[in-house]
Amino acid sequence: MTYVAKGWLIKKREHGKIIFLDMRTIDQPWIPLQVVIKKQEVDEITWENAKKLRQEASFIAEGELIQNPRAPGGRELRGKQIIIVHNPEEPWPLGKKSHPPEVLMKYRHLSVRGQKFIKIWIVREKLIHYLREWFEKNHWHEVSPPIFVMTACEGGATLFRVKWFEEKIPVYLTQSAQLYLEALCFALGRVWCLAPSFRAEKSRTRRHLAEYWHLEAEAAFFNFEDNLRVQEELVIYAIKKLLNDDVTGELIKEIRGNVDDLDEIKAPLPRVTYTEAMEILQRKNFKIKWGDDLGADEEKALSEEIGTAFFLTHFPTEIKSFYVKLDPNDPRVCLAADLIVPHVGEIIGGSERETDVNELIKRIKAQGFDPTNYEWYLDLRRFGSVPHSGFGLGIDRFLMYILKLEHIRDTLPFPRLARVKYFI
Ligand code: NSS
Repeated sequence: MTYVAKGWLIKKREHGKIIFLDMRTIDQPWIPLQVVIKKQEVDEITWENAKKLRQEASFIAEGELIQNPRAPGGRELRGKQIIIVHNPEEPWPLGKKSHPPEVLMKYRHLSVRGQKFIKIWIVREKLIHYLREWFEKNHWHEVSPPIFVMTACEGGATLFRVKWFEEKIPVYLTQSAQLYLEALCFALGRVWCLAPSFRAEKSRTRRHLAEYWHLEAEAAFFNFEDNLRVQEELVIYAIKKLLNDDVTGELIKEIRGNVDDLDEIKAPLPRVTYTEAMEILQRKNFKIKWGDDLGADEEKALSEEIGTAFFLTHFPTEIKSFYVKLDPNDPRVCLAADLIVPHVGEIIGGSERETDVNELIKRIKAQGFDPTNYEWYLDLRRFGSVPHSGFGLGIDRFLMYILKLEHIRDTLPFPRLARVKYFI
């Protein structure tokens, strides 16, 4: 079959009268295409062109596509013609050897073409595709929330202030679309969105970004347990679809190695209350008392003990945001749950929402905010309020878990990390 491949040179090997070109093609960028050029079989221009190609040169190769089990992807192109589109004058700045993360960040605009990164971008794309597919199949409505906001959702400490024209009004980048989804779920019933969220987290950790992709969902007539069921169904659906997909199934194995733990995950996921978690941690000699928030180390110890993804539920009300509903059976705790996974920790935060206006006003004040800024949000409880629940899934953290990546910066092409002085 005659085939025209368009792409870039990954690597060239010259063996006398044969040249092998490993090409990244626009059709299947995740599998290098081996192009074989034999001196006797091509004209002089093509032979000279093949010899001239430098790393990341762009070119078009035409020839016969044949099966070759020893070539990557099981196929190779017996090249008949090579047309150079652009041959770089300078050597590829990233060379052939591996580089430290700072160098890779400075050259991110180029390192996004690396073979490992391309595989990650493909899995990321498909992950979002399957998550969206779940919502479509289950008749949830996709909505578009704002990014500029005037109210905090997750406490004031991590808000990014922005200059709003010449005004001195407080405008911020959104931490979460939740409050808007609450308004919209009373319009449409079940809503979801995928949008960036922004957190001015000062700490530099392997799982914090200043800008991350947040998948959020909110549903009317939904209680705490309904909410957990949707989360586990959604997360497990996306994992199974990725593993069963011909392309991503292979890519995940290549990047992560063993996938048994992903394969075995099934609903219902274990539910562990905060109080039970405290007992586990105290048994493991953590210096922690009831009421303390849990950090990465605590989450890691818990997931090692439980051995699979699980929901951590019923947190003390004080450590969660103002909107969570109090547990009617024990008002010291609230109807909030985090989904904790091995290797990463929390990937989802969700809850049933408080519907009592006075309780909300009290809690908004207790968190240091002015309830008058939340009048619109309180109105949602004044006009046709119903029990409702929702959650937020960090796409980047979810991908970190699926691919077992060491650092969240490698889950997306242009990561925004705290305290970095320069980014492209
Ligand atoms: O703060 S959350 O736990 N919850 C919310 O924002 C709710 N308002 C969501 C909702 O109910 N609609 O954040 C949710 C998830 C969390 O579990 C992480 O997976 C992710 O968002 N997240 C982050 N990912 C990367 N970097 C940072 N800094 C970050 N912060 C949260």
